[in-house]
Amino acid sequence: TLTLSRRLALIAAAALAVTATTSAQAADIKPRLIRFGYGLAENSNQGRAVKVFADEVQKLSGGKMRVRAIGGAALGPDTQMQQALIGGAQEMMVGSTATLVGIAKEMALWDTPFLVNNVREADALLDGPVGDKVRGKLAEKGMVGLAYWENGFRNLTNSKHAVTKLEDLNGIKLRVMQNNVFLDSFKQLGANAVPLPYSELFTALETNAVDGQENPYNTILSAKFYEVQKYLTVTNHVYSPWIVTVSRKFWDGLSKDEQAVLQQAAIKSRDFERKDTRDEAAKALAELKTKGMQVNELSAAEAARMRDKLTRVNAGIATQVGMDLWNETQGQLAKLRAG
Ligand code: TF8
Repeated sequence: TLTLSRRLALIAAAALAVTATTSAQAADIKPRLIRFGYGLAENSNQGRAVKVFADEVQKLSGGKMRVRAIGGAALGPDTQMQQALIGGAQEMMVGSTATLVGIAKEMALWDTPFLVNNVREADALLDGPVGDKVRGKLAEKGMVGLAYWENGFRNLTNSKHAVTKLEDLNGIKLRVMQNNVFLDSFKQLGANAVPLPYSELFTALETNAVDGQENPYNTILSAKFYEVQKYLTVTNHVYSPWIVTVSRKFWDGLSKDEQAVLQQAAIKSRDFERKDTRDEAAKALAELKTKGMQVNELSAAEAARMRDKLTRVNAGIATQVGMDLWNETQGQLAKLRAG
């Protein structure tokens, strides 16, 4: 028998085909208001892509479906918005998969240190059967996952001193995302890991409640972390996706055509977002240097030591997400690397 999530995926696929051949006028589309929340600033890769999503929904629905984009965590941090989606008080959001681990444990797969080596592998994994399976786990929890966007490869910043070797992390109070994989990973490295919502991060850094954090270059730039963080260490320790989600309560009340509009717009904005993020990331490091950040790469030996410590959490992640999913992931990666 088909699982609920698989059925939803099939319905979404069928709906896509319908809209492709039907004009917005003829389609079964009613006036809808969609409150779409996100955590980063309007002027960020996340904000730009949400705008593309909103415009696309408007276009595909002939102006009937309207997206009200609400950024800067004005609707609350990721975890609060997730609960609002589950309860039906908010229609959509985009946020980190890391904050969904408490809702669907399989999401922890994306927190595996050094899981993918490059964005080609990331895209193939996220947009393939493994990504679909993980995304599908949300359906029985009250959310529908439409597409993965790129947050990116994460790098370490702090206000204390340059991190050139593992021991430099000892005693650094490091903000981590709110789940056990991130907590365990950075404890392994010897840091004093403190879980905090993203919405509290800038203030925590500014007031020295924490010394450091880790995020992709894009966010270090758009969130102006360079104003309160002097040192950046190129670690690329994990690739983080974002995920676009819909309230299941809202989704179930939509017609097939309306669902197709949202699904198509999520894919279109995903493609825009990945390109935009990669273009920005390619230039961001140079810009962060001109903003005054002191950037260092790790020696091969130190990078290997960190990698070794970080990947000690892998066995725990495999157990958490299930060995079948873990093995399927490793199998797909092996195939990608061979081809
Ligand atoms: C983090 C993430 C953020 C997301 C975002 C607010 O550090 O990297 O990008 O949570 O949705 O929390």
